[in-house]
Amino acid sequence: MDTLQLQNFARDIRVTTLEAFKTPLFGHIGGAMSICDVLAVLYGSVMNVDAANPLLATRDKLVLSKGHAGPALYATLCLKGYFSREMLTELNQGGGRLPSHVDRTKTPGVDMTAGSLGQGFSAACGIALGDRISGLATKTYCIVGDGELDEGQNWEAMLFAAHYKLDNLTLFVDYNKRQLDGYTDDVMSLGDLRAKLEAFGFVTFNIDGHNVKTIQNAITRGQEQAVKLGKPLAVILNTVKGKGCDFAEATGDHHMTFTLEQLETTIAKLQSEVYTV
Ligand SMILES: Cc1ncc(C[n+]2csc(CCOP(=O)(O)OP(=O)(O)O)c2C)c(N)n1
Repeated sequence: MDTLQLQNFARDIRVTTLEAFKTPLFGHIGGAMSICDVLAVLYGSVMNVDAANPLLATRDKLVLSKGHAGPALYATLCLKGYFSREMLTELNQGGGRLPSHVDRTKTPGVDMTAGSLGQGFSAACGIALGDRISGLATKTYCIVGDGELDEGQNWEAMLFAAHYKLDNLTLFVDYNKRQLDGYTDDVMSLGDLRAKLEAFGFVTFNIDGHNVKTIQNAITRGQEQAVKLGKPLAVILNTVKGKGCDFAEATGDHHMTFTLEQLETTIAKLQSEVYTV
């Protein structure tokens, strides 16, 4: 996809995420909306995946470690043809295939179960190392939240990624500056995150997480450097919690209830946006 197509894809992911929320009328809308642009780039341009073969060993893999943002991944997978639009009504429904936190046993296209924060990057390291040992030329991607980095297991996994020179692994930090109960800087500051990731042995980019072209360039250039240096890649995505959804952006709430009217007004606003490159 070119830049304009990616912008439109990101908008469609946002709209489809909001459509899915029409059934439960509650959920983690802020954390879902902040990752729509990186999902658009990954599934629109970067990842080698096939909706008709979601378990193909040679596919690239994504671990959505901040598993509560599942609705945005479900919207992406739905738009890519992994499942029907009707299935979106199963979001957050007991016994449904779209649980509030991602589950690889329930949803076609979901590569890893997540929700207990802090564990996903370890799983991504294992997938990347396993694929390399199996001789597969795949890439593994992982999205963690900034609040999620409070969990020490992430930092153990970072040591592992650098030690094993996992140049087939990309870590995205969705740095929306907020977590469940406040600002990340107030709860547990990450300090100079870029310097930390570099010190841990990552090729590191610190970018606007809502600019699809910038994200795509960071992945392309970053992966080139990572392979050359035998290092994993980290991309800090500076984002806004709730991006594109005014009522979620306004409060920054982590989990919220909303009305059908609020969703419809936001969808109409997003659909009226015209992008130029
Ligand atoms: C181990 C663990 N502790 C606590 C929670 C509850 N919890 C869910 S989301 C969240 C905040 C996460 O913040 P962040 O990673 O910044 O997510 P975002 O703001 O991007 O939604 C917390 C504490 C959890 N899911 N797992």
